[in-house]
Amino acid sequence: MTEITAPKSPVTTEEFTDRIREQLKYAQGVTPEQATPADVYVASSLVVRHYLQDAWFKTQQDMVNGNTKAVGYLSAEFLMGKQLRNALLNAGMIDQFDAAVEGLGFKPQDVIDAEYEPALGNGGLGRLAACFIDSLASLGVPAFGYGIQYRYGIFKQEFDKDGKQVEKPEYWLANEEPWGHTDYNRSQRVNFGGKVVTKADGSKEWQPEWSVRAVPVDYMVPGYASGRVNTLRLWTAKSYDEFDLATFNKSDYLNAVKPKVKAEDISKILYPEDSTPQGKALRLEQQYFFVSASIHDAIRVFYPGQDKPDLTTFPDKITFQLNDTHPVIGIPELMRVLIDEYGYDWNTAWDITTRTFNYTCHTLLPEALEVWPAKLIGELLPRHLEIIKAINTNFLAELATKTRDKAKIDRMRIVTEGDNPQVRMAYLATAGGSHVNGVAALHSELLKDVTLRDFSDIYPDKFTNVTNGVTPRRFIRLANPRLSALITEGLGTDRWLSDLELLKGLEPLAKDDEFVKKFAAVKQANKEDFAAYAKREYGFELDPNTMFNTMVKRLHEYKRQSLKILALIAKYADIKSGKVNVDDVLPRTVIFGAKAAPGYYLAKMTIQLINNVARVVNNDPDVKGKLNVYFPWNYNVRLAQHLIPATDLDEQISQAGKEASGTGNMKFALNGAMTVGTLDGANVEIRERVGAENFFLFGMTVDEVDKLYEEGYSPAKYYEADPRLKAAIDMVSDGTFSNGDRNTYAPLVADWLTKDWFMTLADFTAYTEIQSDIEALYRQPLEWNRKALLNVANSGYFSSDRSITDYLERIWHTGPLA
Ligand code: BZD
Repeated sequence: MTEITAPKSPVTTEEFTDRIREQLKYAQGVTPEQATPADVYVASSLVVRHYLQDAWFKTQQDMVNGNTKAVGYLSAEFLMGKQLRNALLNAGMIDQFDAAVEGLGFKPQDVIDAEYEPALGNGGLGRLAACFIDSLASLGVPAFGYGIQYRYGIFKQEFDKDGKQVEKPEYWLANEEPWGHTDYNRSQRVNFGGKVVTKADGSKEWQPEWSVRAVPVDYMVPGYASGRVNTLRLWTAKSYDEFDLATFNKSDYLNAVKPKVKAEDISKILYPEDSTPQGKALRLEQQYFFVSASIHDAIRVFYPGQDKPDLTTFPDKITFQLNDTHPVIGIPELMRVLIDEYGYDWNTAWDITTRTFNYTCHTLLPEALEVWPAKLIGELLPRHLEIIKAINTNFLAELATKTRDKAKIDRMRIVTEGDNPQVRMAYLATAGGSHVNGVAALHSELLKDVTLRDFSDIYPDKFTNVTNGVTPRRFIRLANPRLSALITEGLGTDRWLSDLELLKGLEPLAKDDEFVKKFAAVKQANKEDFAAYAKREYGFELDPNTMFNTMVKRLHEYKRQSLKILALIAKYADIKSGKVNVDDVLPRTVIFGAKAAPGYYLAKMTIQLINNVARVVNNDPDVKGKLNVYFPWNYNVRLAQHLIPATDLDEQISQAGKEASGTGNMKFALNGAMTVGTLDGANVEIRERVGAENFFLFGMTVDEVDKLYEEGYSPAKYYEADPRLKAAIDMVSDGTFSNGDRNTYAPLVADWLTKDWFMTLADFTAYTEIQSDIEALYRQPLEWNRKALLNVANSGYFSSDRSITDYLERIWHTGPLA
């Protein structure tokens, strides 16, 4: 007998149908006959909200009235993906929904697809935040996600006729949005600019120049089978001055709305940069905007109606996790609130503040650590600059009591010296919080040993690791219903959805050929589904009888999409030159998905190259359909959910020491793909768990990379040494992929041959060599699938429920509501 622990539906199909009809009538104003799938989507969403409402109330009440410390996850990004099906799953209403909408004459998938995906994040960091709030709610831990409701999410990616990336605005809020509840009654004022004056009693007063109204938009975050519903509170900026009537009366409309436009610009657009933050005033405005509103909100929530609350208890009410440095301005903000608004002395305020905040670092690239010019902070937030300087002074004094190493103390300054002093946000976060963590074991080690070395020397206890994880609800159960059913069958229970380590129970089944064949059939069916999806959405013709080999992630040099495309070109060159017989080539379909930051020249050129390789290779009769390259545009959560379950081989080929963790790697392993990867980020832990024999490892280690940098890296040497690499690069230069034009990719080629900062060329030979192992195994389907199944069985550790449990134990020191 199979044990079913999935939540029980609070409704019957008939009730669900009646409720949808009711919402169609009263909310949408249409009859079921007039309704479109989009109407049914809105109506169904309102119905689900209705059934979650009591649990939402109760969770909030229990949180405020109880003694369990809450978590405030402060993040500039929450890449949520579509909401409806996830809410249905967590509320136990999937079957009733499917039956109800079918009864009304609609296809459930059309209704699900009618939802416009909120793309309020760039990539891994934003999606991690979404997985984490799902896990917090599923574990029953009281929590807020705090962020920004951007009007425009990450840009919509298109490709022009030359294969170049074109960015289009992502105006997701132009569509009806039934999930967010805009709560005008709970807005917060956020101030900017102006000056600081010293009052007669010596205290400071910030006299700001302008302010905006931060209005919360609340989203339910339903837990899976926990009966709990947490809140994602995203702030939107509204103007206090709708418009200036005097100007308007002079018919100068544009100038009349200026104050409104300036204020509302703050939450208008998500910055599309990943890994290279730009020092822009608007970005700092955004950061301060959501953090200030969130801190005041937490005080309002936890000390309701109190004028003079005892904020020394604040760290017992809520712990704030800083998702990278973007919300770090919260540290001086809480200091300011405590000192200026509530009258605490410095030391008390500092004690409260440092006990409230913790910081997660998501990078190792030095250029990705945010640094703000003190001048800019001073103009926008003059009181905060004073506080930051005071924190810096006190911190240096404290360091002097801990070490005599003056050079070290100097390196650790939060505010640098010189004509144009800078504020290092990662240092401020480390000094101003209780814990600092990296996002995978290797990353946390490198953080301690390299990036924040001086800090970990002096404050070793502050540093810890929490390896990332992903939610099995969205990324297995929703994305891969076939595999989910097979797992439940294999384990005899569906409890794995809340306890993913149970997947270990599949391990013995890897010896059972019949089970492995069922597993293979799931993958095959998923590939056929994806081929149909790619045809429908993109017009691509994918052959599901080829190996599906996927590389999806942001386009960045360190991630090395170049390595993948160069290896592919080398294969193509082998076929063209007759070096390999095309009939011997293992048929492969290579699928890329990636957005490049709009200002990232080489990344955009790489996209153009991939698109043109696809054009040439897919249309070359000499290839006989053995090599296929597809680049579905606008990679997003929806596409991920379709593509990951259909993938045979996943690429995680960053230069060792550069990918902090990766989370795609976890999603693929959990969906039964094999990984080809370097010893980087969480790959290291995935390989440890699934077994070295079930992972295609290649390339230099961190130590080898460091050594090569030290010796002086010369990429041209590798170009000369490997004829296949030479042939591939020459093919990029000779116009094969640019209609004969030899200049198109010249900057990319020049970079490879003279700089190649991430050592693509040095790892090329190893990467092409491992391909024969991959292909040999793929030619034995049963063995391939056995190993892929072992990947699933041994990846339960990579659930975000486990990550959150680690945060609870190591950092937050709280737990589920009673
Ligand atoms: O965070 C990513 C890392 O590159 C991944 O290795 C890691 O798995 C995830 C989650 O920890 N970092 C980002 O996604 N960073 C950003 O998106 C970002 C956004 C704005 C500014 C700077 C970085």
